[in-house]
Amino acid sequence: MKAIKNSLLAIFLLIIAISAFAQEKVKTNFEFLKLPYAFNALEPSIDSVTMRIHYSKHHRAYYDNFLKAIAGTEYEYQTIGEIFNNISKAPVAVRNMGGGYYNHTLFWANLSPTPGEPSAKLKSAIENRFGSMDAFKEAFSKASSSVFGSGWTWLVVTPEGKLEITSTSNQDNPLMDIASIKGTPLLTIDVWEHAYYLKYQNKRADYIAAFWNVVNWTEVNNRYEKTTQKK
Ligand code: MN3
Repeated sequence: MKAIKNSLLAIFLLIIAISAFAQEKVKTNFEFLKLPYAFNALEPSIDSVTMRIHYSKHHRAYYDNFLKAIAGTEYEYQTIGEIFNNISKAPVAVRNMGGGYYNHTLFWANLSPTPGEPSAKLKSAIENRFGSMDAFKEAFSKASSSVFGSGWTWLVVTPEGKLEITSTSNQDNPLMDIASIKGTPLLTIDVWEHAYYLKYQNKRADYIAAFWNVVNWTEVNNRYEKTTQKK
């Protein structure tokens, strides 16, 4: 009888130990992803000097400063989505650096030297919403050339499942609780001057026109597929 009691006690203590271990908070692994192509891969649309500086200096600085901004805080244990969901309550460094880190990660992935094409499903969703593929590109280009100062333009799927074009200032994005139009990003363009100035100088419109030559539609299709599957 005593042996049974002891082994029950041992099991009980083991369960407590396991659940304590399970509750121990695990830090999120925020990764600085490798650029999925060479710096010169997007030539002539985006030049290699711009790519090198943009990725290794600008993006890297956002990433490093984001990690510094969240060090020793609750944010180290949250996903990037959780952080953005409550960004209005976060210090400004977390908002700017976290946005800069995430937005660029998305931007590199939505560019490619082998652009592919929109899937039939995405194409028909774009046509339903904007009239035609060309009308969509025109509206997106217009929105990105109209961003005053530094920012980003996005194609998103709203929580209602609608496609929308929206722009954000600085390093804000549509996942943030402060965004005027919220949604899951499918496609984005960086219209900060550092993204195009070396090659295009003040001609942002030329950079935007060239952007369409290197859009990674395969990636955009995948994001659309994932987003619509969640619903
Ligand atoms: Mn940038």
